[in-house]
Amino acid sequence: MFIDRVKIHIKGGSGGNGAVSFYRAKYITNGGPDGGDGGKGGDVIFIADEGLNTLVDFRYKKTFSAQSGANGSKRNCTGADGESIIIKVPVGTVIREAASNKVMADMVKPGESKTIIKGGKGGKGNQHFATATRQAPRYAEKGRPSKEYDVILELKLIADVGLIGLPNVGKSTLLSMVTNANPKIANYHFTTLSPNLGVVRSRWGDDFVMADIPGLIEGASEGAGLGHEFLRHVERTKVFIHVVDGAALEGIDPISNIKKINNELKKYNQNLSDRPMIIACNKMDIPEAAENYKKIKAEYEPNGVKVFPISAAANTGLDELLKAVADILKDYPQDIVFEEDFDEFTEEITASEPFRIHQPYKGYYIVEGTGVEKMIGYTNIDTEKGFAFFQKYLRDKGIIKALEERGINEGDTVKIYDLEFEFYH
Ligand SMILES: Nc1nc2c(ncn2[C@@H]2O[C@H](COP(=O)(O)OP(=O)(O)OP(=O)(O)O)[C@@H](O)[C@H]2O)c(=O)[nH]1
Ligand SMILES: [Mg+2]
Repeated sequence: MFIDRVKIHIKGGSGGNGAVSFYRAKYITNGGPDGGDGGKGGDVIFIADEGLNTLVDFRYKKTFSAQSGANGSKRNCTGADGESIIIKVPVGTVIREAASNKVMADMVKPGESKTIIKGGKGGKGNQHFATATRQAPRYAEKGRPSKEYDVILELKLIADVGLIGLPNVGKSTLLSMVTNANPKIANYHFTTLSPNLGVVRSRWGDDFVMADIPGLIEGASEGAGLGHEFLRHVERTKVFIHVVDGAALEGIDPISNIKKINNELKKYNQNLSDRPMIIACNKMDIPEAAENYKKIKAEYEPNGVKVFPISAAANTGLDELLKAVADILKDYPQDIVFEEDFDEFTEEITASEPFRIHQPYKGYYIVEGTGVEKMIGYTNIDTEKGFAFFQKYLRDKGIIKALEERGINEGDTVKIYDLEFEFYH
């Protein structure tokens, strides 16, 4: 079964907690802190696998979680890192975050891997919190949580040329004549039920890949027929060959048919109607086709759209058509890739991050939270300006107020990750 769009849930592993523990041995009392660090949580990694052609594997399995890091333990034992989860997808899969519909990655290179979620950091064990005056810290950091998202996986085939047109006009016949592909061909509508790809061995430049999709009908962009489901597979194609039944065997004026299909393309995605298009007036072996060919040419060539008379079945006119395609492709050497616009980093900073305050001892306060941690990473606190900026951040986020509510006094110590300072108003 051809499945090319699924929604799944992915979750990174959280970090393990740091341990609170003190060295113990015979004859030794009051041993120093020896609580180990928690392990790092596993990542969520996607790999573009050339062996896959559809997203059918995701039909039943919808949740993918990486392992959490193990907690630290006594005797400075660091917890094991959680195992990452690797999710294989077909080449050409676009990964979007479901809520924002933003692109997290476009898996276009065979074998490429992308880390979409990083596992949470492990917490530090109490051994890191000893100071000259506090030799028995009863505090250890918690492991950091990771992230989880609903994501949409959407397969968009990688092809240079897309064959579009109504059902039964000869798209698959054309593909079978000019490429190595062997699509099903028959005299009824919707013979093709899933896209077919073939490689054209070009005599006019680089080889190129051609995609044949199921026939489009009026209303396709709103879901009529099968076309809607498959239009996503021509979103990367650089050129369209619009195949028309020149013999109008089904009795409908070919020009109005062309307009209908163009309209559906435009409604599906405005960008598609700006792509270069060539019209292939097919079935020229049937005498009635000559008249229609003339009409189509008169209508479209003045607008710069080339019209080629062909017979896919009798193999006439195909070279001229392919050469014209090859010439256009020379101007489009780059593949069409969907830009990543999901920016986890900015989202985190702008969201009002919750923070936590611990008070392991009197006069000693620990502030934690992803927002403050990032802020420290940003700011050079050693400079006066940097420190002032950081103080303002603490004030604006309500952290100073929260410390005051906890009863902080002047001269007490505040520890924020690697930074430790005395509190003054
Ligand atoms: N006379 C003639 N018949 C053709 C030609 N090309 C295709 N046909 C016939 O037209 C019918 C439809 O051909 P297909 O290639 O299956 O058409 P399609 O556009 O892929 O159709 P769908 O997959 O249903 O959208 C078949 O009976 C073909 O044999 C041609 O050049 N001349
Ligand atoms: Mg077909």
